[in-house]
Amino acid sequence: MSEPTFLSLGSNLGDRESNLASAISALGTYPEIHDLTSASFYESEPIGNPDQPPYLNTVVEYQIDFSPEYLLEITQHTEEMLGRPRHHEHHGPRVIDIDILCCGSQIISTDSLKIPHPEMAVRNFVLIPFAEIAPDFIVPGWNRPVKYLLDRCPDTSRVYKHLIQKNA
Ligand code: PH2
Ligand code: MG
Ligand code: MG
Repeated sequence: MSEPTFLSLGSNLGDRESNLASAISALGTYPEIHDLTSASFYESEPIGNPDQPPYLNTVVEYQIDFSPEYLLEITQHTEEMLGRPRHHEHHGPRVIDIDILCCGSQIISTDSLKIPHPEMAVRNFVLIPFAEIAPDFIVPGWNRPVKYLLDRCPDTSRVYKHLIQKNA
């Protein structure tokens, strides 16, 4: 079954724009991952560990024809392909981070996979790009539209639209 699936992408090492664009095009090479909609790229203050470079973040929507567990394998494989070491510092700097935010109406909570992403409702760098492309998407578990979560998000960190953008 095809599900509208939302991913959060972030990069704060190397050529950040090119890292996001490469991740988006690598994901698009899977025939089961189609109908891409991408939000703008946003410059954001690092959350968690403040002693690292600013991030470039975006949110993308795809229609995906396989399970979230298999999607997780693909996102991890894509991260490794783009040069991210498999194990690294929690909340530390990274070439690319691809997090699954939502897969349609599914709720999953296992050791390796939690969907919706447990921290998405407290992160401006997720909610601002998410609300740009899907303000009315109802987030399972919270049972509220993305724009409602953004309006009530307690995060005060700054997120700006990034002006120069390469084509994905
Ligand atoms: N990712 C983190 C930790 N902190 N901060 C911003 N602004 N953007 C991120 O993508 C991000 C972060 C861990 O995944
Ligand atoms: Mg992350
Ligand atoms: Mg991650």
